[in-house]
This record gives sequence, C-alpha cells and structure tokens, in this order.
Amino acid sequence: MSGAPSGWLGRLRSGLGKSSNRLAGGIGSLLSERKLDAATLGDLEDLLITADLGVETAARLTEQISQRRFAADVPEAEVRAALAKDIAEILEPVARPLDTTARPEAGPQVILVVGVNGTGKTTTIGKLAQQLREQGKSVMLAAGDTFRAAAIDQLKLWGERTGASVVAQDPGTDPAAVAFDALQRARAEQTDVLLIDTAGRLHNKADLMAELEKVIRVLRKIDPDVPHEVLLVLDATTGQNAHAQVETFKELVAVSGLIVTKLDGSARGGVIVGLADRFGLPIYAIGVGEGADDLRPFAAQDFADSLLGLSA
Ligand SMILES: Nc1nc2c(ncn2[C@@H]2O[C@H](COP(=O)(O)OP(=O)(O)OP(=O)(O)O)[C@@H](O)[C@H]2O)c(=O)[nH]1
Ligand SMILES: [Mg+2]
Repeated sequence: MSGAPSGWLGRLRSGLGKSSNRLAGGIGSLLSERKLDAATLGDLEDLLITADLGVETAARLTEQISQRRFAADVPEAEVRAALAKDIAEILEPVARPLDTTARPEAGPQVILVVGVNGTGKTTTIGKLAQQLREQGKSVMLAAGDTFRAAAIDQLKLWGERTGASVVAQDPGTDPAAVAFDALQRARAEQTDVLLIDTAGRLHNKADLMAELEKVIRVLRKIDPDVPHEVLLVLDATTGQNAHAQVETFKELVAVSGLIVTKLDGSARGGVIVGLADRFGLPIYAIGVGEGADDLRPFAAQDFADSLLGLSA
C-alpha cells in the first residue's frame, strides 16, 4: 500500500512500534555488526523466536533467507524486505475479512464470540456492532456472559453507543437461555446480525466447555445452521499463550476465525505470524485500541511491512 502512513495504517505502524523495534531493530543491529553467515543466521532464528514467531516458523523463515544466498555483506534492509515478503506469504491466506454481506434467509447471521477472560471479547463485539451499524445493518447483542453483572452493563453500553439492541437477563441466568431468547427475538425483528457474548472466566475448562456446548445446542433447536461464525478473540500481549488458547477452544467449539486484539503498544505482534503458520485460521480483524473504530481489517503485506519496520 502506498501513500503517507495516515489513519489506521499509521496507527498500525505506531501500534506495532514495539514489535517492530524488537524485530527490525534486532535485525538491524545483528547485521550492521556482522556478516550474513551461518552463525548470524542462527542468531536471526533466535531473534525471530524471541519476537514470538514460534520455533517452527522461525526455523522455516531462516531457512528461506539462507536459500536466497545473499552476499555476506548484504544491506540489512534487504534482509528485512525479504523477510517481510516471506512473512506476508504466510499471512496472505489467513487475511480474510469476516463476511457479513449475505444474511441467511431464515434469520440473522449468528456470530458467537469466545475467548478467555480479558482478551477483548465484549469490546470487539462493540467494535463489530459499530462497523455493522455504519454499513446500515441492524444488529442485536446477546449478553451471554451472565457470570458477572458488570459484563452485562458493559454490553448495554456498547448497545447504546452503536444503536444495536441488547438482549440481557439477570446475572446468573443460564447463558443458553439468553442466547435462545436473543435468536428468537432477532428472527422476529428480522435483525441482520446477532452477536453473542460469552464468559471467558468460569470455574474451570469443563464448565466452560459445558456452557459453550449448551449455548450452541440450544441455538440449534431454533436453527440447525447456527452459529454461522465462532470468533475466537486472542490478546496479542499474551504471546505464545495464544497458541494454547487456540488449541483449547478448537477442542470445545468449531472456531471459524480469529480476532487478535491489543496490537497497539504490545511488543508481541509477531505472534500473529506463528498463529497463521500453525493453524491457518482466518484472521478476520485486529484490535489496535479501545475505541469503537479500533478494529481493523488484517492486511498481510501491510502488517508484515510494519513488523519489519519498512515504510511502504
Ligand atoms: N489497548 C487495547 N485495549 C483493548 C483492545 N481490545 C480490548 N481492550 C481492553 O481490554 C480490556 C478487556 O476487554 P473486554 O472486552 O472487557 O474483554 P473480555 O474478553 O470481554 O473480558 P471478560 O468479559 O472478562 O472475559 C478492556 O479494558 C478493553 O478496553 C485493543 O485492541 N487494544
Ligand atoms: Mg466480556
């Protein structure tokens, strides 16, 4: 992408600043002091690992650099550009926006949002609601995190902010009942999109599994095709732990795509590369702030360039 890094791209760049400093800065100092030989390649691999790209991805990227047979005194910017190209190739297949264009005939598009506590589920739902409202769609939010009263209030606030309607019941209500009620209402009101919030904090994994399974089972009593999407929200600042979260949730539910939040100000943007390489799940969007407009499409080359400190 060309042009001045303004708007969200500029924000992505500055947001990824810490990740980029770690990676691009690290490569810069590595290669300005040493020639590109086998030992330096080994250090490059270590650097990619510490930048959260994951062991296997780091090894493969280093191998690809080695196969390029650069001259030993290659300018470091050329190595960064080559890495950005290889990383963009990993990211390209997963950089797919959430498709909300076609509303199913029978009712709303149903999007279930899952993830461990604090990753940004409720905020992401608010941001998605904002985008969908801007596209002129009618949106309903279901307060399926009944574990905490504050979670219900937080969702109501996003409803007010975005003009989405909110279906909520008292704290402690069975989330499946909330989801069921919401889907019935959304069908009756011919709502375009229903976003269902869930609790991330439960007593243990078995409870979480039982709760999510029940929500889905009960929704399917109304429509066997729902949910159409299961979004797993991951917090980039947790680094490699995000991998464990994907594994856990993939066991529980059919995760259809990822949203990675808190890329602003985190030094761990590299985690996206490892996730893309390992799981191949679509990355529907990224979160670059707490505001309603801070959910951005995930663009492979832009992201790779930002990570490697290259200006377009
Ligand atoms: N900087 C930054 N903060 C974010 C982003 N997304 C969410 N947050 C913040 O992260 C905190 C947790 O977000 P929530 O949306 O409440 O997370 P949650 O997954 O719903 O949490 P639980 O309901 O406790 O499971 C809030 O303070 C959000 O404002 C982001 O992209 N960038
Ligand atoms: Mg929440």
